[in-house]
Amino acid sequence: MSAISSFSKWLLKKLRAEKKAKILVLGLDSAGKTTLMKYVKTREYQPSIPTIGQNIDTLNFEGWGITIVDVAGQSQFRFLWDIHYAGSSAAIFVIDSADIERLPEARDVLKTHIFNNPHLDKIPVLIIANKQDLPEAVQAPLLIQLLGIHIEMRDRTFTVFDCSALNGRGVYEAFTWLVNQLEMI
Ligand code: G3D
Ligand code: MG
Repeated sequence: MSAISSFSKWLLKKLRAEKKAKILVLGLDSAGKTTLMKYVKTREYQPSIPTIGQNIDTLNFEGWGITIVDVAGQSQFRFLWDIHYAGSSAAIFVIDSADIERLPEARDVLKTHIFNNPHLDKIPVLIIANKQDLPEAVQAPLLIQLLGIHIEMRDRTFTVFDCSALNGRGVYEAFTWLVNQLEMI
């Protein structure tokens, strides 16, 4: 084997090995964070149990080895989120789009823990408008208005995808957007 071809093989291996990222998954309890992550990992719906503390898992998506930190969303666990911020390349914020009553709470959490969080400054944010399989689900354009994120997120790379962790709608597209952002970092 020539020196050039072994160098290019080494370079390719190194580039592949370095495509790693840590992604933080936040949102209120019951938004569907754990179900969504399981869907991305196994490509099918899997029932979940409420998360206590956090689930840390890795999954492969389009050549990326992604460490997912899926933290419990209950208000009594939110103080635990602080220890996971460091080293995150992107954040995913999952919203139960069918739970209108809790949208103000979701908006406050998004604002406090992501928009105004100096530890997560400038990282891309993927907002998942989850549970779109439910008839009462609010779709992305209205959700953006209700959450006020078109104003809040002016200086931030973000997007909102309509998804369902039940039937997989929008999940692949949302994660493709995410890894495209990672490619640009
Ligand atoms: P969390 O990790 O954000 O706390 P979970 O939320 O993933 O544990 O999900 C909470 C509940 O929402 C679960 O139902 C789960 O099956 C359901 N769920 C998650 N995603 C979707 C979705 O896209 N559509 C619908 N219809 N339901 C979803 P249970 O009944 O176990 O509480
Ligand atoms: Mg969970």
